[in-house]
Amino acid sequence: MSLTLTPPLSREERAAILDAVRAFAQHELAPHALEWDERQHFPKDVLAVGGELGLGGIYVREDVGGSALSRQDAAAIFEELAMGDTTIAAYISIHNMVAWMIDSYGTDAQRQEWLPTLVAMSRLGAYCLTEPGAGSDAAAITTTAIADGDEYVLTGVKQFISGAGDAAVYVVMARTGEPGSRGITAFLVPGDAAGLSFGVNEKKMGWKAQPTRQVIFDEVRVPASAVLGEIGGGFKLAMSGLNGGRINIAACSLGGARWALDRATQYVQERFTFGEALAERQSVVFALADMATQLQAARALVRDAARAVDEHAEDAVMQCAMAKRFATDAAFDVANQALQLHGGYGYLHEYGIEKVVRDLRVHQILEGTNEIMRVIIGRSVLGT
Ligand code: FAD
Ligand code: 2MC
Repeated sequence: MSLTLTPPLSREERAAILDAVRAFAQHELAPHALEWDERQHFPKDVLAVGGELGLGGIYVREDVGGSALSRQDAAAIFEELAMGDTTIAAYISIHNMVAWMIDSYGTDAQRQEWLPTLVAMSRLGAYCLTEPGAGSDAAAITTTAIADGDEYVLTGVKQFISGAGDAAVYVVMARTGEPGSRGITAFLVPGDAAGLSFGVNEKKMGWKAQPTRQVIFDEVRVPASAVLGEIGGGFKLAMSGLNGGRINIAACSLGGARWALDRATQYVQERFTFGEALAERQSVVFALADMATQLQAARALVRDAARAVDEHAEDAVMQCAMAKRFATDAAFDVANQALQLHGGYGYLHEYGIEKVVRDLRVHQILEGTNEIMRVIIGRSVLGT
């Protein structure tokens, strides 16, 4: 089935969508996740299958093929996808962030040029903010876009870009004006632009089934029509994309951790030590109880943050930061605890738990580190 239904969804419609996503995750992702991880294989063909289901534009408008669902629905979808493969779910979340930015800030021409194929995931998107010298301090980026007649010339390097080399369109934040956040503009750069090149596929601890590369701009010329949004508005545009991105990464963490908790719950009933199933030990039962409670608390924060974005709540930025910080920390701890409950077997690749732990670790770092989430929350608490 396709995800396209007009929101707000009835309880039955939402359940049907989640069933379809669960089936996709279980049949198209889960059976291959370990092999893709081992081979560092990015399954673009499977992403296109997800595109047919509507996963490429979950909250993109319907006139360009989007599913037009809410952020709350999207969070539930990303949790289900991550039960199949955290890495692929997380890439789909970045792709959706890019599609949403084009849908929300793009001109009619930009929307028509990019969104139908992005929604179908026959073409992929990438988000280029981080640079070698500017990660957490994103307003310090130095990639420049210099106006030259009715073109802009981009020069600089973006670091750690997910999907780079495989994506067809890059949302690139570059400096067009003064230092700081107000001198930044966003551009849509096609993957085949002259002067654009990519670094090696980084060897990473996790997220191995999706590429991470530098994106290098050597006097890349784009027409003025490639500007996304307003001149000087690129930083806010980048941040508004990340608000939803942070919810989605948090939801991916929930899915990965829920999968690991399910495995641990089964394992402790099957594994006998000292003549008893592990599940007979109160310390083990308490561990499972705490893991389930942590995930439920995290899910509630993610749901509230998603609702805040849906309703354009005043404190949405802070709620997204809280949800991202809490859920990615809690989910990592739960997955790591699930590994511990498996003893030595948890450390083996074939059990799948160590992959989830490796994958979830980076969710505490990217889309704003969890220290930066505390900076955002702290500023809000202090009103500074
Ligand atoms: P730094 O900013 O150098 O931080 C180093 C440490 O200092 C961190 O622990 C940080 O929390 C801490 N720190 C920094 N400032 C403060 C402060 N003020 N107070 C307290 N602590 C502080 N970026 C993109 O733009 N697009 C992508 O697609 C993308 N994908 C990624 C995929 C992967 C696998 C990885 C690893 C990264 C990706 N990133 C991407 C980049 C990611 O967002 C950055 O790595 C992250 O924002 C942190 O920046 P940094 O690595 O430069 O660390
Ligand atoms: N949503 C909307 N607007 C925001 C915003 C947000 N989340 N964060 C900041 N802004 C606005 C803010 O209101 C201000 O507007 P104005 O100029 O009208 O006053 C402007 O942006 C500048 O904000 P700050 O003054 O707060 O900027 P500052 O330089 O102090 O730092 C900080 C802001 C640290 C929160 C920001 O740099 C940040 O989020 N850093 C982390 C970077 C990050 O998340 N990178 C992720 C890369 S993508 C990735 O990892 C992937 C895997 C895809």
